Amino acid sequence: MGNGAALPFTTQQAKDIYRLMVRIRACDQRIQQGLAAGDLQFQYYPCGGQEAIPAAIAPLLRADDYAVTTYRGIHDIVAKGTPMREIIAEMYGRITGTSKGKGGPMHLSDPKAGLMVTTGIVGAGAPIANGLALAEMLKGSGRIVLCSFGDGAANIGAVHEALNLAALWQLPILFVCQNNLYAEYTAFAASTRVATIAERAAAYGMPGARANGTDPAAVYTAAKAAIARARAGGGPTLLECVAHRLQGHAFGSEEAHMDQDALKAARADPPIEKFRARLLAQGIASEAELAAIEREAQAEVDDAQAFAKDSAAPGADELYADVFADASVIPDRDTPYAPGPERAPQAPRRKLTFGQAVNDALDVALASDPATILMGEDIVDPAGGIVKATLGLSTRHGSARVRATPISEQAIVGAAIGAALAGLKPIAEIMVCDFALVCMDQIANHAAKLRYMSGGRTSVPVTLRMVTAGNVGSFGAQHSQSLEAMFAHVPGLKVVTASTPADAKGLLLSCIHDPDPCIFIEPMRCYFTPGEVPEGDYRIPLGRAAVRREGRDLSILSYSWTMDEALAAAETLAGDGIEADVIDLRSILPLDMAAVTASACKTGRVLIVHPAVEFCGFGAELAARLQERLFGELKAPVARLGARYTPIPFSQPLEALHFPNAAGIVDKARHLLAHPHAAGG
Ligand SMILES: Cc1ncc(C[n+]2csc(CCOP(=O)(O)OP(=O)(O)O)c2C)c(N)n1
Repeated sequence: MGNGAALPFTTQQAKDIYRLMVRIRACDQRIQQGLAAGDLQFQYYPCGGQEAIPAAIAPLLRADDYAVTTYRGIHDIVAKGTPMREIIAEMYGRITGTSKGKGGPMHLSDPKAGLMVTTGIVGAGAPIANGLALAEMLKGSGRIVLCSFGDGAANIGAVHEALNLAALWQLPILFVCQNNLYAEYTAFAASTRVATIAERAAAYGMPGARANGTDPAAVYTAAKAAIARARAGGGPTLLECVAHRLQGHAFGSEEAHMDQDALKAARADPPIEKFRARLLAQGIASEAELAAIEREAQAEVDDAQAFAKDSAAPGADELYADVFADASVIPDRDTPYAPGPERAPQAPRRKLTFGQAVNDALDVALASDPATILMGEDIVDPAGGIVKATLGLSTRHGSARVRATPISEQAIVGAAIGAALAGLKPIAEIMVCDFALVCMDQIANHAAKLRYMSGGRTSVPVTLRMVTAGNVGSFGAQHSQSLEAMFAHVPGLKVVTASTPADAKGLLLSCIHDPDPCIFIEPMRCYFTPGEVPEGDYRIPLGRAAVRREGRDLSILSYSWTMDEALAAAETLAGDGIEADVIDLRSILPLDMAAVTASACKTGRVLIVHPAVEFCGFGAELAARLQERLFGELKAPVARLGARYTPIPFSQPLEALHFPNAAGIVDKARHLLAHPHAAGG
C-alpha cells in the first residue's frame, strides 16, 4: 500500500504504533550488541522484520488480555507492556529480571502485563493459550488471548490439536502465525505444501486471514475484526502475518539458506522505515516528533541496560525457590518435609469401590469449589469415562465445567495448564498412563517448569489423573505401564498413587487443592475393590506414607496395586513367623522419607516392591537413599522387586512372569532374612 493510503487508526494510535516498533527494535538491537560485545551469552532469536505485527495489534488489546509467545518473542513481549528494565535484566540473568534470572531469554513471563508464557518449545504455547481463554470465557471476563507462533510451528501436532479445540470450544483467541518465511534453516515452501497457513483455518472451522506483516495498517485491520469477534463470543481466528525475516535464524547464524535476492529486497525496505516514511508523507508526525520517539527509545534501553548491570545475580537461596510452592518438598533438601494433618478423617464413612471413591472426590471438588473444572476424553454422561470415574458429574455440574474433549492429549493438558495459570483448578483425565507420553512436553516442559521459569510469577495447580491397567490382563504393552519414575524424574511434578478407596479419595482431593502440578495414577487393578471411605471433603496430606501392617523382621515398601501383593506376601510370611512392616508410600513426591527410614531402622531389612520395571525404577532411587543414610545399620543390602525388563506381554502367563507377585515377594523376603551379613550378626 502506498504512502498516501489512509490509515485505519487515529493519529495518536499511529504514533503509538511507531513508538512501539522503535522500542522493539531498540531492545532487539541492544541485546544483539550485548551478545556481540560478549557481555551477554545465549542463543538469541532476533525479531528484525516482524516489529509491526505485535505493535499494530497492541492498541486493540486490553491491558489485562493475555499473551503467549515463543523464543523469538522479544517484539511480542515489549508490545505487551513488560517493563524494559525487567526484560533486559532477565537477559543478564539478574534477580530483577522478569523471572529472577531463572527463565532467561526464551522463558519470560510477566502476568502483570498479561504475558503468561514464553516457550522455547516450538508450537507448545497454543494448547496453553486455549486454557487461558477457556478460564476467561468461563469467568465471563471479556479477556482475550493473543497467541503467537511461527510458520514452522504451524506444522507441529500441538498447534493442530489446539486450533481444533479452540474452534470446537469457540474460545476467545487470536492465533497469530508470524510467517517469516523460514523455520530455522528451512524455507516455508520446503516444509509446507499449502501456499498459506491462513487457508488451514477453514479445516479447523474458524475464520482465517492473511495480512502483510510489515504493514501496521494491514495487521491492525485484520486483527481488529478478529479481536472484536473473539470478544463478542464469536470464537478464535487464525491470522497469518507475513513478514520476511531480516537476518539468519539466530544471532550470528549463517544466512546462506535464505533467498539472497528476497533478503536484499526486504532489507532495503524494512517495516520501521516504511512506516516512518508514511507517517511523514501523510503529515501524521513531524521529523522532530519521530526523532524524539527514537531518542526516547534509545534512552529507555540505555537505562534498562544500566539497571540490569547494576542488579545482583540471584542468590543461592533462589536455586530451590519456585520449584514448588513449598521448597521443603524437594527431595534433595535436608529440611524434612512435614505434611499437614488429614482433613475430616472422622466424617461418617460409606462403602465405595476405588473407582466410586475417585468419582466422589471429583464430585466433592466440583460442588465445593467453583474454580474446579474437569476435562478429558469421553468423560461426560452417558459414558462417564472408560472406567466410569466421572459418571454423573457432567449431569450434576454441567458440561461447561465437566468438558468432553477430542482425542488430543496435548490440547487437553495444555488447556488444563492454561486454565490453572488463569486461577482455576483444572483436573484433566489422561485416559491411560501410557498416553501421557503423547503429551509429555506439556507435562514435563510446561506444567512442571512454568513456576520455576517464571521465577514464581505463575503457577500450575493442575491435577492429571490417569489409569494404569497393569496386571489386569489383556491390555498389553501400551495400556499398562507404570511411569511414576519418569514423572518423578522431572523437577516440579508431584507424583501420587493410591491403593485403597479411602486413599483414592483423600489423596485426589489433596492433589486438586495442591498449589503444584500433581500426577495422580489410578491402578485399574484396584478399581473395583470396595472399602470404607469418609464422606465430604476428606483429604490425606501428600507426603505421608501409611503403615498397613506392623512387623519387626523386614520392611516391605510399596505402592499402587503391588500393595495387595505385598500384604498377601506378609500374610504368608507371618505363617512362618516372619513379621513384615508393610508401608504404602502413597506419594513418590513428596516422599515420606521419615516413615521409610523409621521402618528401615526398626527392621534392618528393606524390600522395595513396585509395579514399574525394576531397572531405573523408583526402587533404585529409594534403595540408594536408604543405603546412603543407613549403610551401617542395615542387616542386608536393600532389595528390590519390580517388573521384568520387557514390554508388558499380552499373554496372561507371560504377563504373570513380567509383574511382581506375592510369591516373588515371599521369596525375596526369605533371601533377605537369610543374608549372611545378618546371619553372621
Ligand atoms: C519442538 C521443537 N522442535 C525443534 C526446536 C528447534 N527449533 C527452534 S526454532 C525452530 C524453528 C521454528 O520455526 P518457526 O516456527 O517458523 O518460528 P521462527 O523461528 O521462524 O520464529 C526450531 C526447529 C524446538 N525449539 N522445539
